[in-house]
This record gives sequence, structure tokens and C-alpha cells, in this order.
Amino acid sequence: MKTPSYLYYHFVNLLSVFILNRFQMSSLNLKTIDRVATISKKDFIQQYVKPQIPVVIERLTEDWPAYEKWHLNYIKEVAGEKIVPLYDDRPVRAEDGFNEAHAKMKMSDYIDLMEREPTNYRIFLYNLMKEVPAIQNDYKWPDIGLRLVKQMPMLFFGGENSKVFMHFDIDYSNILHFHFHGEKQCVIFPPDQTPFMYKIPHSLISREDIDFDHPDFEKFPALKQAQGYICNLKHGEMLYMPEGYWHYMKYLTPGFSMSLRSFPKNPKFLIKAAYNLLIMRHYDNYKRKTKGQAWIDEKNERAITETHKNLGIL
Ligand SMILES: O=C(O)CCC(=O)C(=O)O
Repeated sequence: MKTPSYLYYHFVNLLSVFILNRFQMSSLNLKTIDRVATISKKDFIQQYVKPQIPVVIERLTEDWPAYEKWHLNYIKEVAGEKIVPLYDDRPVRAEDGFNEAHAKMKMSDYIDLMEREPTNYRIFLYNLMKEVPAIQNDYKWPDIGLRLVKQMPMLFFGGENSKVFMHFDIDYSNILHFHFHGEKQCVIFPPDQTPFMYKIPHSLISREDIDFDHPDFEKFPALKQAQGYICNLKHGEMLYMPEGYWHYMKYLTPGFSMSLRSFPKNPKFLIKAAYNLLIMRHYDNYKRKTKGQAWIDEKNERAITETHKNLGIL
């Protein structure tokens, strides 16, 4: 005869297994990214660049004028009159060109909107420094052992809760991603995790209906095998993302970021970058024009069927 205490413990046991399973089933396999306050050039190269491991450097910007200045009110002051391109999180459609903006607004109106309420409008890859050359004096090229591409860096802005879809960059660069004003969460995956990412063919993105905060493992079981990293970036902190890393970013509060880049060293990535720039994006644009939405739908479908076929998922 089973005693009440036996039944009680059995019940608690089952409940904890259930909770544990649910927990494992509902979250991605993510390691917290290493953090250092400062690091020498030699250690950065040895410990992170050579093995291609991400790291957050907390105090790299402390001696930049940007550390004091780069807040949204300053951007409003220097760039408020500029008309900026905005992107929301709508899925790619055939009628949109490659990286075509969804709306335009005066920078000051956009900053007011961000400060007033959560908005999913973001500014993606905008050359604000070309428009407002004065802000070029606010940052320094870090002497960190990477040969950085000395072109004007792009800036990214996002309102509270805005999300940058999971993607990797067309040139597979090493990226130094600096964040200002607010707090941002970054979820990143090394390029060798691509088989699990439901990559859309002829593009740089994962399927857009994947919610990387709460992935649906029934529909996207391959994601259970993906092993990535996570960090939260605060004002002035820099995330080093090695070559070709997938990244999904979520602005926890309104803020903005700047990326500096260094071309990939891995010859495989250099070839892929050249292919993406010279062939892939033109081919994709051509197919969108000639096949329309059917091309987008076909690619979305293939992201699932090809992923599952390659991994032997029935
Ligand atoms: O955080 C953002 O808004 C986008 C950043 C990004 O995708 C990049 O630096 O490549």
C-alpha cells in the first residue's frame, strides 16, 4: 500500500521533471558571453579572435567623447532635422527591394516616438556620420589588434522592444558592436550552427516566424540542437562578434549602436562574402521581380524542408 507521503514525493518528483522538461523545451541552449572590463591587445587576439569566441569589453569607450555625449537628446540636437529610413518587423515581401525601408520620419520625431512609447521601428544600417560629420570626432578607432575597415561606421537605432531578426552580415566580418544610451540583448550563434538555424535560401536570415525569445520547438525542432551565446549590453559596452556570427538583437530600452568591422580572415568566408555581394543578392532580386511572392513562399518552405532533410528530422 502506498502511503500519502510516498504519493506526495512521487507527485513532487513528477512535477519537477515536467517543469524541467518544459523549461528545456522552451529555451534555447545559450551560454553567457564572457565579460572583461578591459583587455590587452595580445589577450584579446589570443583568447577571443584566434578561437573565434565572442566577448563583451565593458570599458573600451570610456575615453571617447561619445561615452559622455552619445545619448538620444544629443542625436536629436545634431541630427533632428534629418529624414531617416525606418524598418519594422514585417516579414520580407516580394514587392520590397533588398533592405528597402518601410517608412521615413524626421529623426527628432522618431526619437520623440521612441521616448514616448515602445515602438518596433528601427533604423538599420544608416550612415548618420555622412549626414552629420561632427559626430565622427566622438569615437576612436580602437587599437585592439584587428585591422578595422576605416569607412564611416553605420549606426542602428531601436525603440523599446524592437527586435532585429536573426541574420548574419553579408560580408562575414568580425564585428565590434558598441551600444549607447540604453540596454540591448544580443543572442548570437557561431556560423557552424547554420544547419540548425532554418536559414532562408539565397538570403542572410532565419525564418522570420521563429520567435527566438520563445521558440516553438514543435515546429522548429532543429533549434533544440543549436548552441549559442547571450549577453545584455549597457551604455558604452562593446560586443565582439567573430566572423559570420548569426545575431538576433532586442532593444530592452530605446537606444542605439555602432558597428565597426574587420574583414574575415577565413578564406571560406571571403569567398562566400564575394558570392553574396556579387551574385546572391542580384539573383534574389531578379527572382523576386520575376516570380514575386511565390519565390518568397518557396524559400520559406525550403528553409524547413531542407533543414529537416539534412538533419534527418522526419
Ligand atoms: O542592433 C541592430 O539594430 C542591428 C545590428 C546589426 O545587425 C549589425 O551590427 O550587424
